Amino acid sequence: NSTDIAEVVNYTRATKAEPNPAYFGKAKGKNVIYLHLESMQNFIIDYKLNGEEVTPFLNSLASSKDFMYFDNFFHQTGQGKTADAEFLLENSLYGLPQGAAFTTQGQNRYHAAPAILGQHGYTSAVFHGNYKSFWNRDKIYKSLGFDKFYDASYYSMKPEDVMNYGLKDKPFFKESIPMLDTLPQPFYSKFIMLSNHFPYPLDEKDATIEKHTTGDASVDNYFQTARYADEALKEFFDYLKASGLYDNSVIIMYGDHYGISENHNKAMSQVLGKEVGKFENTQLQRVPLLIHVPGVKGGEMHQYGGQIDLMPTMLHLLGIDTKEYVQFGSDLLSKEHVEIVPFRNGDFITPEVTALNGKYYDNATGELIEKNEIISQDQKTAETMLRLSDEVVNGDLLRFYTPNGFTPINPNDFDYPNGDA
Ligand code: GP9
Ligand code: MN
Repeated sequence: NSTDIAEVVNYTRATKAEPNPAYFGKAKGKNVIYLHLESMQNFIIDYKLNGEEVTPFLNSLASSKDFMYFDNFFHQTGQGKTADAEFLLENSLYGLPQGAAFTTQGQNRYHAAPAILGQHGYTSAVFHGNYKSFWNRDKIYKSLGFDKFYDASYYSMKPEDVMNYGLKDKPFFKESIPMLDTLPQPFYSKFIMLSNHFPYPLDEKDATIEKHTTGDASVDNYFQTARYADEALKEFFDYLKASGLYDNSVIIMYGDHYGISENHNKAMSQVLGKEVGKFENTQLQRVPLLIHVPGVKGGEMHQYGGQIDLMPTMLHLLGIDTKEYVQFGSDLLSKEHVEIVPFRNGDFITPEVTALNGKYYDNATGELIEKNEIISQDQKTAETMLRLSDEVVNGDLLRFYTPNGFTPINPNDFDYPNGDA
């Protein structure tokens, strides 16, 4: 096994994208606030329903100079959905082809973001309005090194505030604030939202926009819950600004996975006013990524990337080198960023080509094209990354490797007592 990890380390060292000096360390010592935008897909940004914006707040951030807005950013999740998104961004490792690594590999050794940052003076915390055992979070968060986990037991969970999987986003953020205020700074935090979750039910009184009219209920409802989530985010930002945290924190907002599956291509054709087949459905796997770095000018960013790339991007912004770490992503802001985005099933997308199950589409036209030398190489890269990542995760290979400057953590040092709200 130690030979296997050597192969992996050689590969990730050799392919590491150098940090970009224009961004490296620009957020040194700042807090990190991750906002996990449940089921938010990128098509919703600037989408108008009956002439009305669905997510006016997110739209305003996407066009603001305070945020970098990445419009070619893809989710890379599989069956683990939310848990896969978390796994990707805390480790820069891929989720598994079947099942959820969160559930089956919760006891593995990891070199995860909370553990690394814990060794740079950060306190880490997750906020989520569902109970802690869901997705095995209470176990794997210990292996990742999260100091605190504020689960549903810390929130009021009044029946009128609960919908679908848990606490509605507005009371969630409101009740999170006093707990956030107790964290020593700098902190590394993640807020996992819930209200925009399949099949998108919403109390009538919370609806501030009409449903869509495709006749496909979950698609139609999606617009209302996306609007509700957008309003909840705006309320939280009002607090972040008023408290000064906005000027003192890197804020990273990302869509975790699709909300509308390919079973709804027909309704999505109506939503988008164009035929949605295999090619267009892949384009719909874009999720919004918005990054605020105090003092750094934002704007639209068009590089191709995926959730695997978030961890090195974030660490480099904080001025933490990633050379020694086994990470399969590459810093989105690096000049050497790799624009091959593998999906969990082995398909992939690049700025030019969408590769689906042995068929290749020209992104500019959506037409089928012949496989060429570049496509073959990119395919090999995508396959190699997925294969090596799977070896690491299935074989628990990080047991056999300790990056320079990192001390392995002991999961037993972490404990998540119930709140008594
Ligand atoms: C559950 C929530 C939703 O706690 O994070 O998970 P999902 O169904 O999206 O994977
Ligand atoms: Mn989710």
